[in-house]
Amino acid sequence: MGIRSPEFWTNLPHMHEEGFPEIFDYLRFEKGGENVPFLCLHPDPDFLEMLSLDEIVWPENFDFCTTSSSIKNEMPGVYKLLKKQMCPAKPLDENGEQIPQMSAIDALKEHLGKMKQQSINVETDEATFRQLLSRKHLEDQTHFAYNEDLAFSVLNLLASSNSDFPQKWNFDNVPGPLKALCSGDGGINEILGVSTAMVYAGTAGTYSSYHVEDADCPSANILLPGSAGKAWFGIHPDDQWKLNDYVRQQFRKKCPSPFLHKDLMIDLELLDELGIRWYWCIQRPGDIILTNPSVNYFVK
Ligand SMILES: O=C(O)CCC(=O)C(=O)O
Ligand SMILES: [Fe+2]
Repeated sequence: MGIRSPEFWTNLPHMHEEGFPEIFDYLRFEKGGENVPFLCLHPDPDFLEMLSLDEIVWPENFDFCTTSSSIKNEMPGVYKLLKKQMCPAKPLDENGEQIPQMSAIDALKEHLGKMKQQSINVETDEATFRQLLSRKHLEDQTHFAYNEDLAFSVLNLLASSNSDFPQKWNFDNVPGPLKALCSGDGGINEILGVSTAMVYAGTAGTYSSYHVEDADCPSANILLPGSAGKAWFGIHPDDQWKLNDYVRQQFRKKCPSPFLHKDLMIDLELLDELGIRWYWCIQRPGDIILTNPSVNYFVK
């Protein structure tokens, strides 16, 4: 069935006053955002304007590998992702000669260029996302490629080049004990994707595995301007055991936490069959998704 995840609104003056950790705690503990997998925060258009990538000065020294995932249908409703880094991709011309590889930053710019050209139909998005997670569709899928876990932060670039940016909303530099512990010494103690931010450049039909964050941390995710909607699905924390038990009984018999491997995907029919309360949300440019600590969710 699916329940819409809770939504909240904020504006730029408020974001200057209060940092993201404080607002997150307030929404969780005082506004009913706690016992759900994630919530969606809509900043106002003034904040969205600050995310414009038109003037951005891209770094030269940045590299990434695309992940290639093959999909294996393990049992009804459960799919295993086998991931490989396509790194470095060595493109060949028609004579088999190696042609110069596009730099990572050029690949990212090309992605952003394609984003600008796409046409987005907000009205039909919900049906599209449900279809992409239906058994009928997933059983036919064999493979997808995703520029994921890129160790790079667009938000940090924007925040450090604009003094008007609400600095406590730079997800690459979240004030608090984790950053205090990991920053310094030229960044050698940072835990990539935990104390720093990462970029995910997906297209229609790219999926994240069903996962819980490292060390059961919460997480924050922002969608950049020009992006199509991004769909989030998560399970009510009190129903997680139903899915764990089911997958353990059926195929990962010896594993107490079958999803900690971060290599499974599930379809919506399975959640309905097991009577699991699941939440969903379609994130739009500028929207911030905050996932609660130790919840399981996935994205596409
Ligand atoms: O966008 C994705 O594929 C994954 C995002 C995610 O897991 C996160 O923001 O924590
Ligand atoms: Fe995540």
